[in-house]
Amino acid sequence: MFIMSGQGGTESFNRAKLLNVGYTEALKDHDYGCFVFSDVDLIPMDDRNTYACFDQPRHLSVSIDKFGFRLPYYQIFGGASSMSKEQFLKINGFSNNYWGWGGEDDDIYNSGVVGNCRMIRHDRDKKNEPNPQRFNRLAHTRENMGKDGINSLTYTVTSTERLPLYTYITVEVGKP
Ligand code: NGS
Repeated sequence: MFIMSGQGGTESFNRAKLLNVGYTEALKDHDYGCFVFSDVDLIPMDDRNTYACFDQPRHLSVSIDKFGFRLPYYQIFGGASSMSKEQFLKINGFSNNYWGWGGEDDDIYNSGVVGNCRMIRHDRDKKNEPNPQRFNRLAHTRENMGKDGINSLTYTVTSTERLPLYTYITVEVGKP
């Protein structure tokens, strides 16, 4: 199933929380075992880059045009990634506490080989300004991950549209 989770309201953007919502909502339809998380601006350029789950979590967008088709830094795990249900639950999903741009993807990483992607050019959205607290949060991932993630996720679904190719869910995710 293809879920697009969009953030309603006017509060700061929370990408990681939307990914947790997609995971949670998908499981209400079926007991899926594999989850692929992708930003909306990323288009895979090579269909050998299988959007599937593997024995380790996999970073799928390892080479993006915007970064000259190279990893901007070794640990990057943003863009597109896949995790089995088991892998996802082992790390308690994503943190719910990265508001605004940056850092939410930096806890976890792994790379593949044929991950060329195009990133659709766009300006930074309002309410998604770089989050000044992200470095401080990143220094405490290990302490917080057991209590901050899927087991502490709260949100309200404000609309669900079942479209032919995907389900579009709009959620209120609260505020910082
Ligand atoms: C890093 C951010 C990541 C982000 C990556 C690429 O600096 O969250 O840039 O961003 N980490 C921190 O800010 C700590 S991108 O140019 O694709 O928007 O994913």
